[in-house]
Amino acid sequence: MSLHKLFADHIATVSSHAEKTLAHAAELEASYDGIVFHAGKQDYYHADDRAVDFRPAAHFARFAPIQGPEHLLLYRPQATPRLFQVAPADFWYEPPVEPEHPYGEVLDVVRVASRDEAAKQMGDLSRCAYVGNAPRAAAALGVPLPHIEPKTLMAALDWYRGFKTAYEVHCIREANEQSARGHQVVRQGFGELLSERRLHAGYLDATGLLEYETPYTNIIAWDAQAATLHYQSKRVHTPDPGAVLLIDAGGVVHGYASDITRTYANDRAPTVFHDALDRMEEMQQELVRSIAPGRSYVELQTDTHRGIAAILCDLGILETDPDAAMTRQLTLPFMPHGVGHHLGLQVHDVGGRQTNPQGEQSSPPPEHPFLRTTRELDTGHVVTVEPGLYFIPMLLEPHRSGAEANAFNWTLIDELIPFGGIRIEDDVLVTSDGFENLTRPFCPGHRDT
Ligand SMILES: [Mn+2]
Repeated sequence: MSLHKLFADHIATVSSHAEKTLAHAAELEASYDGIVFHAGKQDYYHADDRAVDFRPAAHFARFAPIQGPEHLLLYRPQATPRLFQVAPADFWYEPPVEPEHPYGEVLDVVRVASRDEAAKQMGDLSRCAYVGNAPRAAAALGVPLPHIEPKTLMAALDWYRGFKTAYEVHCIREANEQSARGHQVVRQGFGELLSERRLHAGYLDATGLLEYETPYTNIIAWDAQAATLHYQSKRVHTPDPGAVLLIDAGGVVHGYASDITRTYANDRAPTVFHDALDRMEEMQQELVRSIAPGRSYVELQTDTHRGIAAILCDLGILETDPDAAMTRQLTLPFMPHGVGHHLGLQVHDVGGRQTNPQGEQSSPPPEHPFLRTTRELDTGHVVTVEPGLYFIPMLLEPHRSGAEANAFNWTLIDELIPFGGIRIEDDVLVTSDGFENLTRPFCPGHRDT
């Protein structure tokens, strides 16, 4: 299907989501005639003329794949969404480069030089809601204060973002293909023991992304650094020992992200680490195969810990049986994060803890406070599946003298701490009859080529 057709169908669906959103708001909150989506205002560093890297607000970006601040999208029921594309006359900076994308043939596009010029053409917005990061801009447009990001309206918008259109799945798939090129180059660089910084540069080169364009800060961590979950530094020196590499890096196509993690180990890593890596790969693929509509993400988290308990006991890292390890919560220090999250325009996409479009929430179980998704999976959702197993000194330390100290094999754990940890992550589409792994066709596992 052509991108034009995909995008036209996408806008039809997104418009119906906006219409349902207005209906929910009318029922529970207030009636609005339409919604003004703002790309957002540009921020600057304090007392500086240097701009902070700008990313359009995701609710805006769902309608229009254009870069840069200040654009406005006016949605009114039964009308073609109207995009006011702002391109200021400027000889210091180039206006945002036009994407190769047929949005201009699907949306009603009005090109203006400023937000004020757009405001003049937008007419009376006093009965519209505003979605964006600039309340003052909303006021200047004539939107009343209580209409700025009303709670029910935002909850419904977040909820419907969970259901990806065919166009959105297409973009996420392409973002996977793009980032897989970077992962392949980094995997080669792993064999050559390149520094984190050189691996990062190779990743950007292979994907064609500028640093500020990546959907999140690349995590490229040698050895013990892999145990810092969002390790953001990139060391310049040759790794020592240079045994394990964890890379968590994504791509972005028309605003939609991919989020992929791989862990590699060479013969400098101990056998038990290789065994753990192979077992984690098996488990991760098993978890992916369990994805289907109706699957509880909280259960996916529990199943992950059950799998980790078995691995830790089988490898002798825990000296107890898996059932006891679960009851005594001994896996928690080895995997202190959620097994994944919704993925889309935001890497950690919105609505993951909602139980309905009205905005009711379901909290994660107390032992898994960082689980971002408690929502029951449904057809069209895209989630990551990313179990991890780490040797994090800060989390293990209290157990050395705690009541459960004897259940841990401290000799083995101390041998493993220099090798950081393992995480394996794919992006998975929930289909009507199960799942589609959007990552594996492009990015193989650590044992495959
Ligand atoms: Mn992730």
